[in-house]
Amino acid sequence: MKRFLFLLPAAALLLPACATKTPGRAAETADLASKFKDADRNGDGVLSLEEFTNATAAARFRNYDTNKDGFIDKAEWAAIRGGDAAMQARFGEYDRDKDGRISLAEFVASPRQRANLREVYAKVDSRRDGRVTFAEAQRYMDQRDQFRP
Ligand SMILES: [Ca+2]
Ligand SMILES: [Ca+2]
Ligand SMILES: [Ca+2]
Repeated sequence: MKRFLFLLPAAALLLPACATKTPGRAAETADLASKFKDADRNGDGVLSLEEFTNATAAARFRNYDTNKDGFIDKAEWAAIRGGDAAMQARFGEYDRDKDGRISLAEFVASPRQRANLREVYAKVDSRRDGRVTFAEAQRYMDQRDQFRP
């Protein structure tokens, strides 16, 4: 099962048929394969809901944390979510220990985040068997610009 993950990007690079698609296609496939492999913590070749949630929430977190200090501060939050009262209140929901910043652990553990990612997972898991395969992740990618929804 693991071998399949390594072979796919290599095959995409070798197949001339890929030239008919966008030029970045092979690189995107290789990038997704690498992300998928990182997300698959137990190495069984598929992503469980837990693996998917942790990996996707971490990717979202990195997108917020623009100064890369490992926390989302209020300015970083406002840059993406806006600074209105509702979004400030939402920041407070995530910031469980009330230290004025959101850690990765707080971000990943947020019930709102987890509920949202459960919905996303249900969409990616097109066969609805509770296992996301690389093919399913890739199909989802084809419909979206990024793995991170
Ligand atoms: Ca797995
Ligand atoms: Ca930060
Ligand atoms: Ca905090």
